[in-house]
Amino acid sequence: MTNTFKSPNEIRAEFSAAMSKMYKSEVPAYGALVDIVTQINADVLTSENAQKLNFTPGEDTQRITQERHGAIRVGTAAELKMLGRVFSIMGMMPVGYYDLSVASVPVHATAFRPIAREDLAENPFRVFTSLLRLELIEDEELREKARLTLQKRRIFTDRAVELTEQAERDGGLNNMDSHQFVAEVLETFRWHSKACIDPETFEALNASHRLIADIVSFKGPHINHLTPRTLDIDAAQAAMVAANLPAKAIVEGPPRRDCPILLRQTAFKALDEAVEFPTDGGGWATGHHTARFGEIEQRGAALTQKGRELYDQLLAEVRSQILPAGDGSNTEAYVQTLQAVFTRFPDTWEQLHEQGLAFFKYIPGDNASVDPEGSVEELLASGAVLLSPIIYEDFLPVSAAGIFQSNLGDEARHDHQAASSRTHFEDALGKPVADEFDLYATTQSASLAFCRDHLRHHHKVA
Ligand code: OOG
Ligand code: NI
Repeated sequence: MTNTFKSPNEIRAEFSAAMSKMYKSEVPAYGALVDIVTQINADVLTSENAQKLNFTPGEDTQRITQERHGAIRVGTAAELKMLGRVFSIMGMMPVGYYDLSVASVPVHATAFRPIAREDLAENPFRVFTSLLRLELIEDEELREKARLTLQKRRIFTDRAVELTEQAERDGGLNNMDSHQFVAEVLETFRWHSKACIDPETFEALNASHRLIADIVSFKGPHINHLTPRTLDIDAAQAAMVAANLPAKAIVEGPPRRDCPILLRQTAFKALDEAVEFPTDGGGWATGHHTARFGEIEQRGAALTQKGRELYDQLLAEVRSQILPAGDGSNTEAYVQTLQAVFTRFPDTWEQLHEQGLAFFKYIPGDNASVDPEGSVEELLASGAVLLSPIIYEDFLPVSAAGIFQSNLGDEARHDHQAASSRTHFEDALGKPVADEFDLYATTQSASLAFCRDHLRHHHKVA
């Protein structure tokens, strides 16, 4: 009898649900956030605005209720490599390279996520995963201490490692093993209120960079936030404030538009949590740490290289005029500047398509009396083909830096200028990271080929 394996999509969906359940019990405000977003999404989907979003029917809307991303930070190449193997069993592949040193954060990162549209539609769970760049700790003694601390810890249970090896060997996991795999892997992301370093070392690491202390001081890479996807982030932000959640002052990313692009994000600030630190005398000393928060995001169309360059250029222009203050004192002025500068970014789907600024999925329309080999413009003009924006599935380094910063406090802006290295990251991971632009371009061209094929079969001479 052949073994029947659970599909990676099913394992990922189960893992994502288990993670969400754990985080709700660890950080109750996250549960409140999920409720807010669920309500707002239901409202948007039954309103006229749903039409404007131009979603691909079935593909884009089904997944929304279960859609979220998480973020973790690991300390060593070995930890990253093992995570890559674990995520691969859940159908999550490394996509994109993010250099956070440009924002004075001493990590570089990738996003583990499903790649194919069908897999994203089934469950789009993704995890933004950062690797500490230990070499950015300036004090040599402290760096060595951090290195030794990280070297000693084991972030995966023995059973998680066994099941990973088994899945790799056999090509999958059966029903029972997959449940156990999910439960064992979840342990890696659990919060530990007992630190594994003494209070003095914690303070020294904190002084070097708050994020370094967060990564090095604990037994594992606790999930530091989970982010449900909202269809109206301004409404969600207002609801967060109304619910007394400590919302971040500004929404990161592009301004509110008719045609949403890329990613807009906001968060509630990290909770101040009591932590027990082991002391020399064998006792425990109570201290504090802020690590875990909640975030929401609104996703829009993926941009082409050209679109992304325009976005980056406009955002840089905004930021050269005004930097959002952490305390919210200039929020209104910031939003005004953002809106004003971004009027130069076209805001109809047709313009975004014509000017090659965003990626689209082509969908067969009603008119089949058109030459299947005609130009894209002809196919669109005749209604033989319709446009649906391809949702951006990735992240934005400047926004990510803003999220990091909001939880570290403005005072934590250090100057880590060391050059990043994608190659170093891929060496640590043990495999290359996919290029997100290639993935979107492939989806777009495959959808056009599908439409032409469809027309060839249904072509009627008028
Ligand atoms: C990751 C921050 C990046 C996002 O949504 O851009 C991120 C972190 O704080 O570890 O999750
Ligand atoms: Ni996030």
